[in-house]
Amino acid sequence: MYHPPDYFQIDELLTDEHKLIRQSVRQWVEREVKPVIDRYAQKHEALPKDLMRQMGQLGALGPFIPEKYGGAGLDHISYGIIMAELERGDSAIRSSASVQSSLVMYPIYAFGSEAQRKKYLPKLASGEWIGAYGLTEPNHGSDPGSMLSRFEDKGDYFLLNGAKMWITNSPICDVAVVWAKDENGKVKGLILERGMEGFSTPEIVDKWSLRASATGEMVFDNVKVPKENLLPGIKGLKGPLMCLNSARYGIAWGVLGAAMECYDTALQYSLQRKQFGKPIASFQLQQKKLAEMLTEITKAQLLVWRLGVLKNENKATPAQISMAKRNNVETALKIARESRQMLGAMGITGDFPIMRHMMNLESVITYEGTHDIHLLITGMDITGIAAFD
Ligand code: TGC
Ligand code: FAD
Repeated sequence: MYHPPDYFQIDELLTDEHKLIRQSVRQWVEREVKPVIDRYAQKHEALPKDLMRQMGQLGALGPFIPEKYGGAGLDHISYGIIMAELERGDSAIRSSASVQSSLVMYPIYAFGSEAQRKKYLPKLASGEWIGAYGLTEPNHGSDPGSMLSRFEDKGDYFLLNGAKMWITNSPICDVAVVWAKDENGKVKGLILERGMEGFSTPEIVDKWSLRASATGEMVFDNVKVPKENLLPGIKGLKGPLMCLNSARYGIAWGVLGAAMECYDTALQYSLQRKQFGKPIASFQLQQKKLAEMLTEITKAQLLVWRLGVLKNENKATPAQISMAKRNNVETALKIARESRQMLGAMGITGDFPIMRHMMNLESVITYEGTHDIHLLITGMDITGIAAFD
């Protein structure tokens, strides 16, 4: 069984329940994801839907949602641990779990009516239904407040028009939380279901990143949305941004899984691979890489552990989450690049997971707010001046 680096004994800060959750998700990833992931990624094919049901059985979908709605009722550190174990397998499987948990179940739980919670949450928690989240548009990515998708009140229903772009799981989704403006220009959330007339989800093909994940568009061509599908508890851009806080938090943890997998692969390889009659791990330049990787992993682990404590106490700020997402994704990407070099030519093959993680992380550093945007959020928090407007 794999043992991740724990240089500063952070395990001592975890509960027995946290460790049990980690073990069960880790075993599942070893058994169900790792043996097949390279094949799906090489073929550019989305992972089978059945894995969502299996994640549902594990309690990995909406882990922080109360049990009465089908969730696991766990704390936020548990959610983070689950994301890290999933992303050790692949960012695609973590993406599915984070979209389902933070971007679909969270808004339905936090802003939905009781009827909406009862209708959607149990089926999303079990993985029977797959969710997607539509915020980004073809011409509005970092600036979602300028979105063009609109709905009009037609008396018996809302009429929705517009389009979303780069949407994880849209081609395979059963349910979608979609953000659009009402006649007064206020951003509101609507729940769409597959089969609604005028709602289509074409797939985006030929990606070099997240190849085992289905990414697509959402097109709304005069979709008649029942009035009971409006999320009643929120209006304004802060609604979709509150969902992003939860997902970005999960990513800050998740990418550590990819980073640790790359580090561990490079460490094992360097101990076995001999050049000039010695293991390459005996050369100072390779030790420098390993030592710096472990230092950065340790710093990132401490950052998310503290963030998890703050989140459990409902004290984590959006700016703290931005800092952690930005730092940890960059850390993971640098570690993937360094560890790939340590494997020489073998590093570019599918025999090892590093190149796949490296390419995935190029998406992760862009989605849920780009690296630049998170820096500007920190800048605004320090100075009180928004540099992005
Ligand atoms: P701004 O005027 O600053 O804010 C509008 C309102 O929102 C409030 N707010 C927040 N509330 C909660 N959490 C946050 N993180 C918040 N950030 C801002 C703010 O207080 C204000 O409230 P009020 O009451 O005054 O109206 O908005 P802005 O238009 O200037 O934009 C700010 C900016 C650039 C930081 C923001 O729009 C942003 O974060 N842009 C990045 C977009 C992004 O992250 N998109 C992600 C799409 S989803 C995705 O990528 C899923 S990938 C899934 C996967 O596969 O894992
Ligand atoms: P742009 O906003 O056009 O940015 C282009 C460049 O300009 C970036 O480098 C950016 O940092 C920079 N830039 C922009 N504004 C500023 C500024 N003010 N100051 C300085 N630099 C700036 N979205 C969803 O809604 N749901 C999903 O499920 C989803 N899944 C995704 C899955 C994948 C695989 C990918 C790649 C993206 C996904 N996204 C999703 C979209 C993602 O959130 C956006 O790509 C991201 O927010 C950036 O938007 P953009 O691509 O339009 O880039």
